[in-house]
Amino acid sequence: MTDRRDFMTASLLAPALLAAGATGAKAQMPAGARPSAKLGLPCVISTWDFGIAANQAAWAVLSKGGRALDAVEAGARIPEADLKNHSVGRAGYPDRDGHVTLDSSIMDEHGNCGAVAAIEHIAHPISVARLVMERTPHVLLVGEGATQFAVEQGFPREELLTPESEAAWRDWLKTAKYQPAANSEVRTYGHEAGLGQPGGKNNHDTIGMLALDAAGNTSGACTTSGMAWKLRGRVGDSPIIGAGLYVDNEVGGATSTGVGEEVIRNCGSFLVVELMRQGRSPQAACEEAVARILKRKPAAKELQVGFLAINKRGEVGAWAIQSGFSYALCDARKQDALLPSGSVY
Ligand code: SD4
Repeated sequence: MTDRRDFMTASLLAPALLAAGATGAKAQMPAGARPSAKLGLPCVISTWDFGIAANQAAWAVLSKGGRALDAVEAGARIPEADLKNHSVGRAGYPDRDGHVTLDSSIMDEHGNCGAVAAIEHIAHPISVARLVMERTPHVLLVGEGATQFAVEQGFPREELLTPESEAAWRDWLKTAKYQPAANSEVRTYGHEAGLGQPGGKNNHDTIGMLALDAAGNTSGACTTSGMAWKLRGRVGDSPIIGAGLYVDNEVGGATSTGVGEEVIRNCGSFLVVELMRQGRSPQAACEEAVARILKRKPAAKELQVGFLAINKRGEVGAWAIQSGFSYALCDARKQDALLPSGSVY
């Protein structure tokens, strides 16, 4: 059953919190309030403002009684195809040598999962990840082998570096300063702060999407071009099952965004799901996962990591080290809601 009051609470909080985000100010939570929401089934949530359009594509599947797995794949393909989005899929910013390399993972309600890492020349890595899951005995294919598999499966081999992304890369080459830590731009981190745009404050961002279908089954997807100007061969958390994405149909699912190295070190999404299994709310689980990162490495407070989670009841949680992380919610009542996550700093 849907809890309308919970959802309304979240919705009513949103304008004030979004206003704080828009001014670059710390997103202040009213005392005792958490930016959590409860959605009715079916529903879909995803990271960042580009999650709104992605959710709409997922909703087209869910609202017809479709499977959560089909919904998250359809949703993740939207930012992958968006030429204005420089942190996911086609037009993603390249590595420091000018190669666009993409990371994606997908997981279904049966615990099946598939992923590709550092795949090149394929515009929809999330769909390749799904075929790794469905058509091979493996979970993860990387690099050239992943591209070869995709081409064998009928995906076109394409140039993904757009003129705009190439210009941004050439601009970066003038200084070639490789400082992923600086990407978090403390207290201004967020898509709305110019993320992914040339000259923007941040140069990495990911869509993580979690859906519950009408049958109550959970699936998730995560896809990214990773950190702009990364070292060649660098792989982040997004294609690592248990780090950037984890789903357990008894519990719910979790996904992450931000500096993937910190998420991998802490098995972030698996941790969030396990904490929910032990009885924590999605919100409390996300907060604990962020706290673990900071406990192990206090210097991570200069970085950004955000977690987004949903449990089987449709309760949503989100938490990040820095303010500025937002997520999009969609169920039968609300198609385009965007909420800011709470943050430690
Ligand atoms: C990575 N987690 O490759 C991704 C990037 C990201 O917000 O999400 N940025 O580390």
